[in-house]
Amino acid sequence: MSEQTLSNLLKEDRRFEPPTDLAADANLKEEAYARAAEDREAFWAEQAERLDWTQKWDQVLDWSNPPFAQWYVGGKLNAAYNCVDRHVEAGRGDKVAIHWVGEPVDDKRSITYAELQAEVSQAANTLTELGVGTGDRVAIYMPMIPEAVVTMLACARIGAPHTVVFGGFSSDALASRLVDCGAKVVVTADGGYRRGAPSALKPAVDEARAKAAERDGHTVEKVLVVQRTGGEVAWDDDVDVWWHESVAKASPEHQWEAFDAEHPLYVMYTSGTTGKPKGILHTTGGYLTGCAYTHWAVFDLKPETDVYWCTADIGWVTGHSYIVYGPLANGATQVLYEGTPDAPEKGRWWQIIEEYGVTIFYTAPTAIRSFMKQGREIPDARDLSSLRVLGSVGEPINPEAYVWYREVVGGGRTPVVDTWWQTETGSIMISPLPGVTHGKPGSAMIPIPGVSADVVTEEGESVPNGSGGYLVLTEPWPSMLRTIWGDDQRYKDTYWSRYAQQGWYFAGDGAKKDDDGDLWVLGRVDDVMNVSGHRLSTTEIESALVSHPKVAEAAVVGAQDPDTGQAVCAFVILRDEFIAEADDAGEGSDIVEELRNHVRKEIGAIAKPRQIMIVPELPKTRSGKIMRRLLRDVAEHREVGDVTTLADSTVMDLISGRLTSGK
Ligand code: 6R9
Repeated sequence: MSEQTLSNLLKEDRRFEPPTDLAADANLKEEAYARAAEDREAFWAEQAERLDWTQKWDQVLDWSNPPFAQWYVGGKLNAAYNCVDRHVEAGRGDKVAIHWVGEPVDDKRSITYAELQAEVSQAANTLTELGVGTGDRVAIYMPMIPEAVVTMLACARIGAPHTVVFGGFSSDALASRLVDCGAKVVVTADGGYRRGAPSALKPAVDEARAKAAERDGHTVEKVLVVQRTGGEVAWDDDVDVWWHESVAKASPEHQWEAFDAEHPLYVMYTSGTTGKPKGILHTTGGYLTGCAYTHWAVFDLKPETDVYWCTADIGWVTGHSYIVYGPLANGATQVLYEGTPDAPEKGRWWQIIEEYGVTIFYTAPTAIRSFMKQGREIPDARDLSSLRVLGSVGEPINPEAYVWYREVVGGGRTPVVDTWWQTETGSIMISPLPGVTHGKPGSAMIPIPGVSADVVTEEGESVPNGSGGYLVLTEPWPSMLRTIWGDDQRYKDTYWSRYAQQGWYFAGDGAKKDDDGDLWVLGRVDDVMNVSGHRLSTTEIESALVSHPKVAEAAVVGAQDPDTGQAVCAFVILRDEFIAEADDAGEGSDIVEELRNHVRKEIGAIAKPRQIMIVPELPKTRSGKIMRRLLRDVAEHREVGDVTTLADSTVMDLISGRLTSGK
């Protein structure tokens, strides 16, 4: 990392102390850090006590065969019982588990824990009837409707690992996942709603099933279909089963059984930068412990009074850990929203927060930046005073976005917890604790109690404060992935070979320690550019661009350059009021020059982009991550690669169109 780069990030000197009332009543206090460090296993045993076990473990951690961990060895439990039934048994059956908000306005439904218990039991009975046994895999390809959560829990209840495939993925992506995990049954819906219009899902399942059979000889035996939109669907009587004709008529009584702590809970596919997606395997006891503990500690959850809302899709890990397993294990009341933030109106999210009195809100920086772009009048029009803790996840949050989030959404009162973790880590690893840690815009601060992380050099030396390097996790943790489904070797190679000697987990992220020793996650290592021998972080240049008043959002890539190795290329979305100005001027206009000079001023001449392209949209995955690989293709004048994981695959046409028209 160049000195210049670091000093720019280190100049962030805004600090926000925890609110006194929150600090006084915080779930986790400062002492937890020392306690966890002193005896990690005892600390994690204490966290596992949050769950109900039918048989207690004999050993907290077995790490005798690294990197294959076993947690809570010998323990037995049922994840669905822990998320649902035990709350009913404790007399909280009438408590709302899920305030479901459909995309069509007024299509809403609140579900109590007792109702959830009945529905999960019915779905478990139906899955069993369809031939799903313990250990069989069930794929879930659904919109954000309560049945999606019900199905995940029903799978957990019968010990059938689920694999949720995001509903925006293509039939090809679905087919490869069905084959890779050998799914026996698929649960889907006829369709879902997106921006006011029904959009079909079942046809993609039919196609994927055919492709899996033709290409790989894999048979999906049954497809269970929820009727959501009422649209026409092709039907195969031998395979397809309606939810309302099966689940809805099944018995609401179901006797769960306890599974081993290491019984597979789910497989979640995550894209590597290239190549075949990796099926990340999570197991039961450790994963659920990690979710329950972090959801309680990091959001300071008070289950009796809080209304929690995580805006993620259940098709990615945040939806698994922080919509399904964490909040439900903790008996929380939460909002589940089907739609997009801006349909039918730009202020839909703020309206929902006002209507349900949401107190804890968890979303992604990309969403925050798009709200900044629309202007503060929209959230200002709603009463957001119920909010008390705000969370961010998915990518580094630029300091400007952090401050906007805190000030505009949080009314200047709410701590912002910037939570770093991955599909592989299962639950939050690095984050402030809202009642303990002061906030520092842009920094995820330090590992939470129980987690050990470091920033190290290529050789594995811990870097001093003020320097950058690679982020590693130096001790195993309960919710860690156990392997890549069907590929132990790839698991070892991807995560454990880089620092094999030390036995550390390599996260694939670049990070730095500031002068206080707090951590700044800079993004994937493959997002680190090397310009004339200087290491530059894409995030940092993006943050510099976003700090310019005319810029709404920016993505930076390093493109091959004959002179400098790589050169900085930026793609910029302007704030609405400046778009006309740029359109009139075309490329090479004053605005582009102004932005290049702005980056030079903020970071230094080395970071000044070779090229800035003003674009209408950026290519993003559904989890909000910018697909820089595609932008690199554009910057290097190559044909644009695989776009199947984009949330909106037309975006690349928009960008390419803009470039060829010279604007
Ligand atoms: C939960 C999730 C993991 C990657 C991770 C990193 C980036 C996530 C971040 C963050 C900076 C944060 N990331 N949270 N970077 N600050 N608070 O997003 O999982 O989809 O597997 O992505 O996301 O690069 O390595 P996943």
